[in-house]
Amino acid sequence: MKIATCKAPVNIAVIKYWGKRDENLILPINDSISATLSLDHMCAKTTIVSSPDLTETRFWLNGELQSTGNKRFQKCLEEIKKRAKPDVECLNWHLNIVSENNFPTAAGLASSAAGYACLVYTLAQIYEVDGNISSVGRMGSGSACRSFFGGWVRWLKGEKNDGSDSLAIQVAPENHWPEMRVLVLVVSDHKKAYSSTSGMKTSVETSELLKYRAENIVPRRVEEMVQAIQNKDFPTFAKLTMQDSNQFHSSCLDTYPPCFYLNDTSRVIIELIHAYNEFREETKVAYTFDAGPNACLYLLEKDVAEVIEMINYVFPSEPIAMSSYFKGKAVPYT
Ligand code: 2P0
Repeated sequence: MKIATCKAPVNIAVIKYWGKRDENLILPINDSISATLSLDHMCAKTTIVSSPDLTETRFWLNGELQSTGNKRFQKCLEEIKKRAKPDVECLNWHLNIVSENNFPTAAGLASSAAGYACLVYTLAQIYEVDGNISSVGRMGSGSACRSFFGGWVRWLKGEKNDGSDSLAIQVAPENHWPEMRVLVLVVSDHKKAYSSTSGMKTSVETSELLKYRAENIVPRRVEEMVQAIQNKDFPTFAKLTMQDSNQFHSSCLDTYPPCFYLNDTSRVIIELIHAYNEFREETKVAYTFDAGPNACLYLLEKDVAEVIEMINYVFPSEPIAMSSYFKGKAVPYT
């Protein structure tokens, strides 16, 4: 029998992935950049048992039995097994997989990113696979490839049609910008109305803005973002982050029929952050929103206390402010 348990954190994009050029291999239309959060707050945990005594492969997610016929699950399993050495004894044994997230699943909080990164990383322990396996995680969920590394991570869209060069690389390590913090403001933990997968498919089919963004804006913006991160230039980093979030949501609105991910509370948060930065006469906080109304705020450690106080004052009951840190990546669980 073989057994492995691993944890993987979520990542929060500052240059967004939205749109695939290949639905089957999950190849994106543009590069994206994210920071990987710490394992303390929001992460997935997966245990896999492999044994010659098991008669079928079963997979539980948050306590519920899942269909192992799921195409993405099958693809990840198949790809990891392809990379295993042929003499690994458990290659033909069945698996029991138990996975859980310690934060709302499918509420636009990168649950599939942490979930698939964790699944693939744990499978890699079972089948003794090394190397950059982020491209295997990508086949489970695009954004998952960025959770294989800590710190600042860039997912290269790649040029090849087989996806072999569409993988994640580290832009800067976990300890590069130790003052950086992320606050996650949970506006709603309800399941989102439109999944990212179907939303971005419709966007690719209908939004001219998305096409323009992918071809003409993101290539330049990604380079500017890498520079800002490497120089620890917070005002530039923050402006690019907010502009990219806003442009991603504009592309969602330009989709036909449109996808609305932000709600009234999200919009109040956007106005509040701009008002705060103006009041302080310095860009101190950046917001970014994924495919849901929850806000992620990037800011420096010295400003955390004041910003939390402001958020709690404006929203006395909700949203809940949760502080998170970096230093995460997929790791064996001890
Ligand atoms: C991102 N999001 O870069 C962007 C920003 C949501 C908004 O990656 O179809 O769940 O599984 O590849 O990875 C969400 O997309 O979609 C996402 P699939 P995924 O973080």
